[in-house]
Amino acid sequence: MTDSLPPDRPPAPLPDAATAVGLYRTMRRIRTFEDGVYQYFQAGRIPGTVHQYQGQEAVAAGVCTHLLRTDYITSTHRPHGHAIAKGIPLREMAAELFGSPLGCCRGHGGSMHMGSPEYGMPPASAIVAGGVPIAAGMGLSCRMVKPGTVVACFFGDGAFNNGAFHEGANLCAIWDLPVLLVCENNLYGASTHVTLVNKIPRLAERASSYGMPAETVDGNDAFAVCEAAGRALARARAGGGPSFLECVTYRRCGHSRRDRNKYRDEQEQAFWMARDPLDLARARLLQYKVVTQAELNAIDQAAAAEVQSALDYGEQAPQPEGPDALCHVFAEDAQ
Ligand SMILES: Cc1ncc(C[n+]2csc(CCOP(=O)(O)OP(=O)(O)O)c2C)c(N)n1
Repeated sequence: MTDSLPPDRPPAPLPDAATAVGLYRTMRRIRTFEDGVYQYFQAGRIPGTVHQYQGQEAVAAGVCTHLLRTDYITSTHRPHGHAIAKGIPLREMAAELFGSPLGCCRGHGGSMHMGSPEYGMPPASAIVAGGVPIAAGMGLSCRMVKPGTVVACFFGDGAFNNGAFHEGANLCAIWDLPVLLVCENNLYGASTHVTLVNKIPRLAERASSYGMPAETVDGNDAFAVCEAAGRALARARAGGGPSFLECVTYRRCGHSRRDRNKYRDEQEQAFWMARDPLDLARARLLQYKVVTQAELNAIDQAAAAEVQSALDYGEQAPQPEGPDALCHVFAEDAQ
């Protein structure tokens, strides 16, 4: 099933060279981190479970390239890519995965609740669509006390039919909140194909009925996501209210690490695997002579070294002592 791709459009223009290369670098850092985490997890070195982001890198990179550290995002049970794109240091993320107090949530969140208020990312909510009402609340607070600040709210196609999405989207619309609702339509909610739970193929079409601009882009094309998100976020910053961006993409991995991924159509998988977001970006950067092959290879090598150092740091970071388990569970002054 490849019909979920947006209709053919001319390719989005490349942004300026620094932004274009930055998008590739962010995607490479995400991919390399996720591949490293996968290996550690398979070897039994990371506790709990992990939901991975390989294949969706263009969405996080394309949206977050427009965000300042003082802007906000909300995330999902699949938060690693969003956290990296928002600027959380890889070491803090790795320490979090290993449950260390040096982690970005001091080891209390783990993979599914990655975040760091310092970097404008409250710990991710693993409740499907849970981030949408939170983004509406954050958007309201931005509008009231920090005008010019924006919120990007990431969620999956599985969240789209959850009531929380609709309540949150409606509040964003009626209050003209500075929120970009980013639907990562990776074609599956766990193992359920998007066409089994939506009568019409374009989620953006339904979202527009809330009275906000809504469009669908090729979510594997970082430059297309960057262009559309840039327009929507500039409007939000200027007081123009919310938008909805449907990014059609594909996760290259199963839903969680226990998912053996047996429910996918072979043709569909082959189609999307041939459209890797990093390969697409790489080809266009070379085609337009924005960078050389050697420069791209240097970016890849730097990402590999950074990720290895982060995972080493995380694995060797101290583990919590007994009493640490009770810290940050209750408000300190309420104890
Ligand atoms: C309210 C709620 N219902 C069910 C679940 C169990 N659950 C976790 S992830 C998931 C699928 C989510 O699909 P989607 O939003 O499309 O995100 P994706 O996993 O594809 O990134 C489900 C049903 C949950 N965490 N929260």
